Amino acid sequence: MNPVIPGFHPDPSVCRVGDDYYVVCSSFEYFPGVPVFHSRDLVHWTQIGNALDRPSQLRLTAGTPSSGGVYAPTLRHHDGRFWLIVTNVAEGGGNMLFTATDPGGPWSDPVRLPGVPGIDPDLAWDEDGACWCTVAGVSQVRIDPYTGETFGPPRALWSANPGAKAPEAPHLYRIGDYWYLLIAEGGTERCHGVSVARGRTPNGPFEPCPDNPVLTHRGTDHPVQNTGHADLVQGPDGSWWMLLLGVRAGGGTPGWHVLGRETFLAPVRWVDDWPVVDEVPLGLPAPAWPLAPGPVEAVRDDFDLGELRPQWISVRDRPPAHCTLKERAGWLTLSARGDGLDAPDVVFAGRRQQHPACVARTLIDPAEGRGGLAVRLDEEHHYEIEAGEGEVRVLSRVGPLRVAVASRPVPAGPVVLGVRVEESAPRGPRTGPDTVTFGVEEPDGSFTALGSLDGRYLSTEVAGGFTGRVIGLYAAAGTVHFDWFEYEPLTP
Ligand code: 6LW
Repeated sequence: MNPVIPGFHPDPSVCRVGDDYYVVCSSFEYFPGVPVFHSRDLVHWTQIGNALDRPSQLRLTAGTPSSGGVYAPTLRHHDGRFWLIVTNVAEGGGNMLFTATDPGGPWSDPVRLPGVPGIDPDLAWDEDGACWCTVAGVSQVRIDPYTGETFGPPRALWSANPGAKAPEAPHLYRIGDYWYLLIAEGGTERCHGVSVARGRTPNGPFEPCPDNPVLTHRGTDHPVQNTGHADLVQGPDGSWWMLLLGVRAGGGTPGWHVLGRETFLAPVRWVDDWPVVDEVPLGLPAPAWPLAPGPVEAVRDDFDLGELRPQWISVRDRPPAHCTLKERAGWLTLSARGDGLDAPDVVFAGRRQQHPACVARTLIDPAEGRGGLAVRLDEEHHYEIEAGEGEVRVLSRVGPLRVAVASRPVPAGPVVLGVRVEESAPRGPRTGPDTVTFGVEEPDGSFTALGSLDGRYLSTEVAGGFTGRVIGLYAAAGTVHFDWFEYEPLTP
């Protein structure tokens, strides 16, 4: 059951309103930004939208690097509405606040916070109605959330263990007699952890928990690693839970995670008024409340809704002139710009790879151009199968190297392209995490593999950054049309 939101969905922030729970995550260079999920049981989450879905809310220029853009949102409910605060680290961005009455959207245009420095902004309102914004570092400033005005300079708060790397991801809560300051420390890699302090006011002074970090998997062989960046919430029965990020690293040494940082759920116990998490279990303990039915995992999209479902994300922007469902009814049409997947302005629409093993297929009509099906980590790390000009080619881009792996002539007309991702059996220290196999479907429905590639090169440990794999459709030249897309998990 864990991760509860699989695939590249890091930095979860959770908010409860009555029987409903909502989660938002970081989205970096992808547009639309900040996916929003809904649940009634904390275990099964359905994406209900993306908070930043129009250019007036989010502009990511070609100068925004991959893993730049939208970092670490906080979602809260106060005074009858939802509040979302987030950093766009791109030029012209900074900290921004949005509001909505329905978290599925629409969300307001941004209120900018030029007086709030840094990343990972949190919002908390005290008993007098003052709004406190706390950011990584960790520092805090009072703000007017309606205007973005700040009152005085930011003040340093508690920052976890002296010398610990990257005190970040602060969240501030009033629970019982205390204000709790929950933060991440150790960096978002293998040393990640969660620490906590408490005080009598939202501004401190804060007393650190004697058992910090209250959660970390560092130095263990637990299958979930990099655990940190957490937010607290109460279950329907009043029990306490933490949503946090973690990774599932595969293969030998040093381990490669390919799905990005995913959202996990962990039970919290309170000891002497301190929250304690023993570990993040892969199989969750059965909650004491009924579970909703799980989401339907196999996805077939016939592009017949008139708009793309919220799972579809594009790289930096999605101009209607280049990505449209209107040119051919029931087809997604992509018109190329720039140099395809190597370029920051690639015309791309994809969905996160959410399962360690999966297959994806699409029917492409490449009569007016060249394009295909890609597994993308960033501009410099992607594998793809491309159709056009009478052939299909499997291509690999890893760092500075671009290689044509295989090619084959195909008859003119639409062709089904496929990719199959399979986990590697752990054979030795140098075994990679998985293999990525591309091929074409024959007229009799059988699949002919054209090239199998080691998945480690599309991992965060190789490529760097904060995202994970996205499987999607792209145009490399001219215009290409896609009739349908299928994604099917082969593993949980
Ligand atoms: C985020 C920081 C972090 O701002 O990674 O894991 C950064 N935590 O809190 C990007 O997601």
